[in-house]
Parts: sequence; C-alpha cells; structure tokens
Amino acid sequence: MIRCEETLNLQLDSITRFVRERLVPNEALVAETDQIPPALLQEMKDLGLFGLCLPEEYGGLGLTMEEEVLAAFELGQTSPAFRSAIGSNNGIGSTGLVLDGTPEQKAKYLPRLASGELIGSFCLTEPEAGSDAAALRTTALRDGEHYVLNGTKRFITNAPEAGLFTVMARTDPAGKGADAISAFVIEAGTPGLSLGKIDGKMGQKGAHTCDVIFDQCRVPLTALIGGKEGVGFRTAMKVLDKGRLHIAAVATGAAERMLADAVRYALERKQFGRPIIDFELIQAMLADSQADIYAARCMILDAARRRDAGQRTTSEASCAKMFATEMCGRVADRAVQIFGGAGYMTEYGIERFYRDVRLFRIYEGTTQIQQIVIARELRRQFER
Ligand code: COS
Repeated sequence: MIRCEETLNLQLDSITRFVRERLVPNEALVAETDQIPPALLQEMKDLGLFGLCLPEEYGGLGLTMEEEVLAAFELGQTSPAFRSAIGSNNGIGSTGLVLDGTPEQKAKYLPRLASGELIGSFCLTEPEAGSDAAALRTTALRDGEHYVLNGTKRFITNAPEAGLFTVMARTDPAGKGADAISAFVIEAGTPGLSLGKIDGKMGQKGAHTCDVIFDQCRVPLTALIGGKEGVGFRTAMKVLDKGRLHIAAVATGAAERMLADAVRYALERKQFGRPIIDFELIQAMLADSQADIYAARCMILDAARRRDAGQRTTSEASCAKMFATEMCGRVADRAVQIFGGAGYMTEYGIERFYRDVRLFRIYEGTTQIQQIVIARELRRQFER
C-alpha cells in the first residue's frame, strides 16, 4: 500500500541520491577499513534512515511494507554493509517490540531506535541452534522480580554496536517446543551481558557480528516482551516473516546494481574489435539477469501488498526470500563472468559484491529453511 505517492517519491528520490552521491563513493573505503565513517552514519541518521519502518507515533517514517520494499530496492544498490547498519533498527532489531511489545516498552525504546541513537540487535541463533531455532538453549529463569539469563548467542548482526538486544530464551527449561521460549528486550551494559570478539567474515566488511554472552544476567520482569511468557518463538517467526521480505528486496536491489555495472562494462570493453555487448552469449547473460530481477521485483511487490492488506504472508515471504536471494547469486556470478579477468580483480569491485551477496542466501533463514516453510504452508493448505 502506498499512502501518498508524492511523499513516497520524494523519500525514494532522497534515498536514491544519497546512495549514489554519498554511499557508492565510499564503498571501497568501508571495505578497506571495515568501518562506516561516523560522519556518514550521522548523515544516515539525519535522513531518518534508522526509523524508516518504525511507526510515526514513535518518531519513525512508518513506511508500509510496499513502501519499505521500494526503499530497500534503492538501498540495495550499494554495499550491503550500509543497509546492514540501518537494517536491524528497521527490522529484526525492532519488529519484536513493534508487534508484541507493551506500550511502555515501545515508548521507552522505539523513539531512540528510530533516531538511530540506539542500535537494535536480534539474538536468536546459538552455537547449537541455527536453522532449528526452537532448539535454543539460553535460559531465562524467573527469580522473584527478575529473570536470570544464561547462554550464548552466535553471529549476531550489529551486536558490537548495539544498545538494545531482542533475546529469545527458554523460560521453561524442561519444555521442548516453542511454548517454552520467551522474548526479552535487554539493554547493553546490563551486568552479566558481554560480547565476544568481532567475527572475521567472507564479505560485508563494515557490518559486524559477534557472540552475545549471558552469564547470570539479571533483568527486571519488565524486560519480557509483551509481559507474556511462552510466545517468544512466535514473536521471532513473525519478525522473520517481515524481515525475509525486506532481505528479498535488498538482494534484488543488489542484483540491479550488479547488472547495471555489467552492462556498462560490456558497453566499454572491446574484444574482437567490438564492444562485448555485441556478442550474443554476453547478451544472453544480461537478458537472463534482467528477467530474473523483473520476476523478483514482481513477486516481492505482490507479497508486500498482500501483507499490507492484512493477509498472512509467511509462504510468500519465504518464496520471495528464496527466489530473490538465489537470483541475486546467479546475477552476481554472471556479472563476474561478463567482467572476465577484471571480475576477479579487487580493483573493479564486482568480486566484492559477489562475496557480499553470498550471505543473503543464508541469514534470516537459509534457502533450505525457506523451502521447508513453503512446503509446510502448502501442506497445511491442502490438509485443510
Ligand atoms: N508466524 C507466527 N507463528 C509461527 C510462524 C509464523 N511465521 N511460524 C511458526 N509459528 C508458530 C507455529 O504456529 C507454532 O505454534 P503452535 O504450536 O501454536 O501452532 C510454533 O510457532 C512452532 O512452529 P513450528 O512447529 O513450525 O516450529 P519448528 O521448530 O518446526 O521450526 C522453522 C520452524 C524451521 C520454520 C523455524 O525454526 C525457522 O524459521 N528456522 C530458521 C531460523 C532462522 O531464520 N534463523 C536465522 C537467524 S535469525 S537472523
């Protein structure tokens, strides 16, 4: 749903311009230093990028899902590290609170997440619980007016910068299923919460992950999201339903960028006395990429509109995430191929994208998890 075409176009224009004029020229620097310059982060705050999807009543821009994916197509057109910096505040680091938080929890944290003063982070994955998220072992045991958390969360995006963690933990250690899991909102600096060393990664330099460790970490009862035990796994799944659509759109934006780079290169690069775009085998790769991108865009926009209309879009979000991220991988591979030897060289930047986008097929649920979700939804539909 688009609330006001004119306002949205102004917002999208300013994002597009910011990406082109401020982010793209800094891609190599961020990759080299593994840091986004603080001045650029401040510009992102000033533009309201940390609160794009947070409700207007809490200081965000309140983008609908359709508006959000349109913005994500634009944000995807540069190094994913930039999108990652604002991604958790707009997505997995805040959605749990937006969907299931108490009015007090929302009032306390959402305005600071929307402004970028606080960075949010989502702690689900553990050393022994990745795809099988319900197998998580971190416990949160009630002790009078507190819960005491113990356990380790792994590969947590933006944890090194985070001021606030959404943490899924087992409130019923004997319970096996989803009902035993609750969600908490925990501030950085809480005694008993510490961070591991920053992980070395294949790509996405400038975006950081690390372990988040809870050792007798005592939080007040008010840290329980929604004030309700036993619904934290469902909160996490709802967060991912939305997050997966967002990632699908970011992956599609990245594919558009790589295709544009490949077309420009194919126009300039001459072999056999002609620009290589004259050759049909190059044209085939470009055409396949364009069709792939078009299909992903259509799918994502349709899923976003359905979500805005109030439909359950678990299956559509997984379809979109699976298709768009796999598609992005294919486009990255073809782009490197079109660049040829230059595609393998750091100087041309395309190999950096090739490495960066590999993560899209893994985080917020691997392609294989999306297949499971889609098949389960289908089965449910036919069993009914
Ligand atoms: N929305 C709301 N509720 C949901 C839901 C969704 N999308 N998906 C599942 N639930 C509910 C189910 O309805 C069920 O509740 P009831 O028992 O009341 O029906 C409960 O959650 C448990 O669901 P299910 O039995 O399907 O859970 P499983 O343990 O079988 O796991 C998968 C399901 C595999 C889909 C889940 O573990 C998953 O998504 N894993 C990947 C996690 C991931 O993406 N990690 C990436 C890191 S986070 S960046």
